[in-house]
Amino acid sequence: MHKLSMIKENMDSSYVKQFSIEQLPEFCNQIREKLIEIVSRTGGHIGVNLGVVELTVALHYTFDFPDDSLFWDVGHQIYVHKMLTGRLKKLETNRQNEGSPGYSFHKESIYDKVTSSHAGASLSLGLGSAIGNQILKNNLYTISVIGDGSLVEGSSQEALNHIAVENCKMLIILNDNERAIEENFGGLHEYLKKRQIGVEKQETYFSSLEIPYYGPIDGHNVITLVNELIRIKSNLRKPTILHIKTIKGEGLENMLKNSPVKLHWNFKFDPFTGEDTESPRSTGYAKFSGDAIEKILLEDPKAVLITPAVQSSTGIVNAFKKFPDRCYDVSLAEQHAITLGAGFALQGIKPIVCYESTFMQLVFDQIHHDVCINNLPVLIIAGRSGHTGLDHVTHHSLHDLTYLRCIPNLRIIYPATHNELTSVIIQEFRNLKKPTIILYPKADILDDPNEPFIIDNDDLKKSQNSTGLILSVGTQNKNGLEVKHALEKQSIIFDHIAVTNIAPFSDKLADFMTKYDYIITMEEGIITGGFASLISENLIQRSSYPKTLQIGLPKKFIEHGTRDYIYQKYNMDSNSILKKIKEVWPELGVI
Ligand SMILES: Cc1ncc(C[n+]2csc(CCOP(=O)(O)OP(=O)(O)O)c2C)c(N)n1
Repeated sequence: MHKLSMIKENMDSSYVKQFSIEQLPEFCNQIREKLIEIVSRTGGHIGVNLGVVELTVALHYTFDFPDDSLFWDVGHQIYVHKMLTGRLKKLETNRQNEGSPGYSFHKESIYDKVTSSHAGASLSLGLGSAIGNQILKNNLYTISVIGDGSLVEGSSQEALNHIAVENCKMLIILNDNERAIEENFGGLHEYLKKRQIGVEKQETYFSSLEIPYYGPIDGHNVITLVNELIRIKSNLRKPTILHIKTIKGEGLENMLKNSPVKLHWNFKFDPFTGEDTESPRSTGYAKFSGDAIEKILLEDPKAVLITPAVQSSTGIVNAFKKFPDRCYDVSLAEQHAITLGAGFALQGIKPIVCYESTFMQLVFDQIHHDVCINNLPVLIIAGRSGHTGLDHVTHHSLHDLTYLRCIPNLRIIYPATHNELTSVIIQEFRNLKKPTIILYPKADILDDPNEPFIIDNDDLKKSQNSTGLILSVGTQNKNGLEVKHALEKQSIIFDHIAVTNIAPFSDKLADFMTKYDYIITMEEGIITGGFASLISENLIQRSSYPKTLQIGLPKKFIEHGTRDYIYQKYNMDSNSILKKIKEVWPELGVI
């Protein structure tokens, strides 16, 4: 018999409330099916969202959003919430140019209080909102949903310290699936693992702070969830924790269980077999970084590897498997990760710390204060520097050069190709004497260029009749070469250099730049304070200052989109650059 569809295009909180509590399990089944159907076509955080189907329905059933406030930590588990807040159709455009980002996005809906994707904010946001309601005498509720991984964040622990002494209407849902992306790690993880449903084990962690605690309960039993939420809501006077146990990938876990990453995030997939129907166009740079790191760990018994919960995106899953005794995935603890490295370095141990660049933004002071002031030999490798394509506006790492290159003692290297990335990592590690950071992009690796880049380490020669010089960095190197060739076709000769040494910047290159009348800088980052500024600072200290054109991103929050889309939108593709040259330097005669 054909099931009656309970799913409607414009569902909102009030729609969910029409059902009797007995109807909710069937509603959840249908939501789960719809979720799988949509995300199999779009790709995205399928496993994470399958884990919160019942929770999301129960929250919308019990509370009155958007008057009540709901904060999802990270914001990657928000697909069902999108479905229940009038965005079913929008979810179909997940991860597309001009489509819906796969995260919480305040511009998309009043139900999303904030735009987010970095872990560790939901408790502080929730507390601020709840105390705010108290000050304004609003009889409203605030709910923060946080995973067991994100609870490890320093900021979450800072918030708990404060939450313990407030008396406001805040409910914290601890969504415990025992995983960050990989299995979660550390004392808190071991503690939560011992607290299983039905196991008699007294709660002490939160209770010791006198934060009321309930649970753990089954996060996939929607009726239990609703009853518990109604009970807590009716008597909520102090920030309170409800601990729920959920399973990442619930409903598809058999298909996804062979891969922690697939349980977290998936390309497009076959909804029946779970097989990927989309794959990345190339391995990406992370694999080359990971291979180099494995070689180092094999070669040097004093080498250790650290990461804050981003093994897969930084290409080091195999290194962790092969060298478990010298690899530390410290969970979502970005600040600890780098300072742990500093501690190792003090002992003569040689640390490599791998970050996803966007999350390294949390660590400015640790890099500055703990590593660089002490001038410690720590090798940081940060992947996904620059624009991260279809990831959310919050995920791009467009300020790397701006905030890193002002730190004294820090060497910064941005290798020009994937092969160079491997050799630079190995070489820098062997000669490690100072804080050093190596950046690489989230991009398809360059096909072996027919023509190797001239890099700043090479013997630099000005070509005959050249008037201009193109200086590029990272993903813009290929584009730089394209612009050079396009100009060449019009008999306008520009040389091109792929700059790899950001700090210290080569004096030889700085002197060499002054031989030209025109300089074009190209970067996939926000121009302010970045690569263009670096070149200008070096030029201004010299006697002649060529005319300069700066290609890069404006100082604004840049949306998600494929690299081609973003380059065209922000006039960073080679055609737009030629147009710009024609406009600003008409004397060159570009047609
Ligand atoms: C500050 C920060 N570090 C790392 C990440 C990458 N990341 C996204 S989700 C995730 C796992 C989070 O685990 P948990 O909080 O338990 O939520 P779950 O995915 O299990 O629902 C990680 C490491 C991030 N988004 N933010």
